[in-house]
Order: sequence, then C-alpha cells, then structure tokens
Amino acid sequence: MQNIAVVTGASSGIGAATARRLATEGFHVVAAARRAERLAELVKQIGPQATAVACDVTSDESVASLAAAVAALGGPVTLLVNNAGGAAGLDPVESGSIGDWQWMYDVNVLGSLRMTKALLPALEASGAGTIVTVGSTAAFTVYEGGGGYTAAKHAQTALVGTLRLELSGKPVRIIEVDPGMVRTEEFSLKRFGGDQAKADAVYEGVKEPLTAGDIADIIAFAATRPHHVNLDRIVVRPIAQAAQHKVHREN
Ligand code: 8X3
Repeated sequence: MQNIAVVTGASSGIGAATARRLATEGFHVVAAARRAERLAELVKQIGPQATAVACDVTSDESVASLAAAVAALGGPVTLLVNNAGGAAGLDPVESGSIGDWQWMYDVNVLGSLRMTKALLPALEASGAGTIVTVGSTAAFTVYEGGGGYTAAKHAQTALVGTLRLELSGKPVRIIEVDPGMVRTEEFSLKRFGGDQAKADAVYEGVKEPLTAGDIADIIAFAATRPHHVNLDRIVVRPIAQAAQHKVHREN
C-alpha cells in the first residue's frame, strides 16, 4: 500500500488542489470534507489513488469516523494536511458576531486539534510523519475587521508551534504554510455570506493573486523533502501584495 496522505477541506480550493497534487506525487490521498458529492467528483477525477471520506472537522464523532476509515485502508499514514478552515464576516470587534468567532475558532483551531489528535498515533507509527497546517498571513498580522479570523489563525499557529516542541525527538515534523492573498472560488464568498460582489472586490485590480495550485505546489514541495528537512514555516504572498495592506491594484 502506498503512503497515505489525509487532506481536510478537500472539496474545493487549496484542499482540492492539494489532493490532486499529492496523488501525482505518489500518495494515496484521503480527501476529507463535509460535502460528499463534491468529494466523490474529485476522487472520480483523481482515480484509484484517492478515497473520499465525508468529515466535518468541527465534530468529534466525524473525525473519529475519518480516523477509522483511514486505518481501514491499512497503509502507513505519513501526511496530514490540516487545510479545513475559513473566515466568517469582516465586522469590527465592536459588532463582531459571537457565533462567527466561535465557528472560526472551532474550524481553524479545534479542527486542527481534533485531526492532529486522531492521526498522530498513526503518523508516529509510520516512522516518518508530516503534518502540514495551512495557516495564513493572518496568523501573524492583524487588520481591521479581521479580529475573529486573525485571532483564530494566531491560535492555530500557537498550536502548531507547541506541537513542534512537544514532538521533539519523535518522527513527526510540523510544517506551517501561511498564504496571503489567494483567489479561490469560496474563501471570500464564505466570508461575505455568499455576496459575490463583495467577494470579487477583494481581488479587484490585482493582476495575479495566488491560486490554489500555487499553494498545493508549496505543500507538496515541503512534504516531499527528505524527512530530516523541516520547513517550519513558509510565508507566501502574490508579488502584488508587498504586505497585508500594501496591495498593488491596476485600476
Ligand atoms: C487569508 C488571508 O488576508 O484574507 O488567509 O486574512 S486574509
């Protein structure tokens, strides 16, 4: 059996691109996300090197079922990509929605925690495990309206850094990839509750935002270095984004 890579949030965007890419790198990919039909379509396109497992990373039971489905495949689990996450709203702290903040903490932080706890024994047992967590430039900067998202991403990076220390001496390396402006079909649409015009405005005039494929490339590169090489943290932005607020727009 090939080495198994588990990718969360695989039904679209960075997760789907990463699932496709890792299959070409020789992994058997377990594509996990809530939306079963989208996953089924993805896995059909990838072929026999992928398995779809419906999973909601905000549910303990769902993550436990995913871990059982992964174990049933019977191969070594060498890679977990904690990609499931997202932003909800762009409200100032003063009017921030408690529900949005709770969801962002649950999916970004506790989702990574649940997945890590569930798969760490198998990753360790493989003798050469890797966890790649998709963070964000929001993990180390703050911006107006981004309070709930940046707080969650800061917490997620604290989890990742702590884990790297706690796993010292164990055969599992911990990698964080922090993208800036990536244009995916759903990130901004979800943030703005389905408002396509607001979502489009985020990228207006930006010649070339990053794509999901750009991030998948970086994840695949980091995860396929010799196992003693640990790319702790990779920050990536489009050339048009010199810093969080310094975005070059052509109109
Ligand atoms: C997404 C980057 O700038 O929307 O993780 O917070 S940003």
